[in-house]
Amino acid sequence: MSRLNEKEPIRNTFKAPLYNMIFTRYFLRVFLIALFCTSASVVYSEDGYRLWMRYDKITTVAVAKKYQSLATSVLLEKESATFVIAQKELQLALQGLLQTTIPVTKTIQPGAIVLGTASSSSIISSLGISEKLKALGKEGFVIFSVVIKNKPCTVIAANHDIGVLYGTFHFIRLLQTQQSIEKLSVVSKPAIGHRLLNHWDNLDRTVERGYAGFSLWDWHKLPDYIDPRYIAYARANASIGINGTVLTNVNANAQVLTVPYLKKVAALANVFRPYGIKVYLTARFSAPVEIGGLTTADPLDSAVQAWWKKKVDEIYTYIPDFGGFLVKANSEGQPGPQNYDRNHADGANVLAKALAPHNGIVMWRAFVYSNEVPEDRAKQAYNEFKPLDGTFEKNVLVQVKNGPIDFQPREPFHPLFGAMPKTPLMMEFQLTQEYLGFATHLVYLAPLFKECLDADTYAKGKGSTVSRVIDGSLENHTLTGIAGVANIGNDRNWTGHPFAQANWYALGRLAWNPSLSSETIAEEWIRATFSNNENVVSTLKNVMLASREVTVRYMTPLGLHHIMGWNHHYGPGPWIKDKPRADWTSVYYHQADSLGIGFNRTATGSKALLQYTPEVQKIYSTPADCPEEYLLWFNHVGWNHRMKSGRTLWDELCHHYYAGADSVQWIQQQWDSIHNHIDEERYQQVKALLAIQYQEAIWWRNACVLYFQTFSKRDIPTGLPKPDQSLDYYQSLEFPFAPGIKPKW
Ligand code: BDP
Repeated sequence: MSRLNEKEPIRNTFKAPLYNMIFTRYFLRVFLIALFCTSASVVYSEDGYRLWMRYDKITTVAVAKKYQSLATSVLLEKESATFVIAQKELQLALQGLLQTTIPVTKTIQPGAIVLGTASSSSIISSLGISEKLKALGKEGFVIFSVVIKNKPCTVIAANHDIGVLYGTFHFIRLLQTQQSIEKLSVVSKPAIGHRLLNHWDNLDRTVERGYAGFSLWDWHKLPDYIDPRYIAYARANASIGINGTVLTNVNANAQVLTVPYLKKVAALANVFRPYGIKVYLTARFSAPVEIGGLTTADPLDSAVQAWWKKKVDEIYTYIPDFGGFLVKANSEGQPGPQNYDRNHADGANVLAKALAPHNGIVMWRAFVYSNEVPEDRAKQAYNEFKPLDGTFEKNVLVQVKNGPIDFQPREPFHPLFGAMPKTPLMMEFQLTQEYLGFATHLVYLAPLFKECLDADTYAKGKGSTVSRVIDGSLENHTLTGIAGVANIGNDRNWTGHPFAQANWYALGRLAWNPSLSSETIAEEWIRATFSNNENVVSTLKNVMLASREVTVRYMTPLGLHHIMGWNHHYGPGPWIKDKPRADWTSVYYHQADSLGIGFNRTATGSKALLQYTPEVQKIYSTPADCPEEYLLWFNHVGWNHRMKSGRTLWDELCHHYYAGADSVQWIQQQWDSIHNHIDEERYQQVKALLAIQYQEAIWWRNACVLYFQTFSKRDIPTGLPKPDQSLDYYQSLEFPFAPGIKPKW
């Protein structure tokens, strides 16, 4: 079943066996005639499977007409696996958007779309664009309108086949968003080299922090059965420029490096290759012991080094273009070089040396902290990694989460950005909404990503943005990368919440071009995924752009963080304390007491702020100056502190919680207002999810306000309704069904 584009008619539940054959046949005939007569209005189920690649008919006649004259045929002189994918995609898109079957030709017709590289196409090589192409690298492309032999054409050209596929998807995006394709002159190449999804998928197909079903990778049926979904996945990624996928969880299982698994991984790599996607695996640091029979995994031990080299050579016999390893070491119980008194660079380098002859890379995670270290958790990664700057092999990227704690609804940028000039740093964002309402809350994450990418580190003066650290331009690094922890599972709509698809989409688009605005990306996605109707576009754009801030308000306003439920991270849990690790409790982070609330990370507190440049320190160092959205991240502030609004901190905190929850109602109203323009299936699904989101927003609000009130000893400001349940009630709730909970039975 199931190509990305297939349309599935809603099934008729009529039960034939209940009727005798004649009666059934009669009915069937009548039904078929009726269906035939109304075929123009056949209803298709809109279950979200097609993502942003729906290619439904353009109903604006003038636009469709224009496109019809400018996109009449595909001209492909030479075939390759990737070119054929591009050609078929274009035909599929035009078939859907214009309801026209366009031919593939080798001669120029008016309105031809010419696909190829200078070496695959005599036409393209004769256009004198070699200078233009030179600057585009392996993945860039040009799209331009040109007259060839008196015939107006559109050329999509690149240096390599994959650039042509990316250009084709760009061209299709222009059609989907109904932009002009006359006088085109597009030049585009990715800002960042490695644009990856990180799947936290376990080999038993559960997904760590996954809220959209089980893993896509069907290890049982691989390598012989290629689920069409793998192809659909590759198409979707290629359409947004994602060029790599780490298949397995960072909390790794060494088994994936054994031959039976490698054969399965190779089958996936074969599917993904023509779409420009490389596969990567997570490497468990103790693999030499667990699957290699050695007694140590010490990276300086020659037998260990030889084992990794042999293992890597073996991997490449199965997957000749294997991308490399992602490693979580000495973090949250994972083994690592420190088990042998070695440092992270020692650990990364043993893998890097094994991979280097094959052009593979290591992505070594900086997400490390230990509750045995008597130090603010926010400081620990910097303390460990900064001294190692310059000691990593050339094919190592240090992968850093966007913020110093852990994917919270809002965090300042990680202090390592800008602090390790000699080491290429890779960005790790989280698409799966571990801390943002799972797959039940509508939260568009591009504004969160942008906030980090656009933040100024001042590492080399003004304008040293995080984005320039990771695109390599700040320190002239050519090895560059960005990853998103995937929110994809085997749910029919891929991501659980229909709007969570936008976060996958946004990651790809920003990885290609970090300077795109959240608004532009939202608009593209809405037009391709829902509708080009201007009312729909502007309504949904407003909702999406506001949604992250709304969530911050009802969960963790004013710089609060890490106050969610214990372990499963579901719902509020600001009261969490007395657990085996202090740095996994909430009281560690909010530090509320009778005087005030917040974590003093300034020079008078944990000094975490001093890990940033002086310019950045200046922004956050006093409660009076600190931007209010980070106030309680960096400062412990008195309950009576006067906020910019004129309210006290306590009143402001309450107002934020209430405004956040109220705003979900606003989102509900907005969604209802475009009901007529949305297919019923997705309309109802989102509506139901918004109702849950609203309940949960109220839950967050009430639980947090009541809990913090036990410290502030102040009333909830007049005008705001009192919570209808007690704090005891909220604290007594248990969640045996929360995703990730291991059932007790
Ligand atoms: C935390 C998750 C945990 C991950 C860890 C990581 O709760 O499941 O294993 O991050 O990134 O956010 O390694």
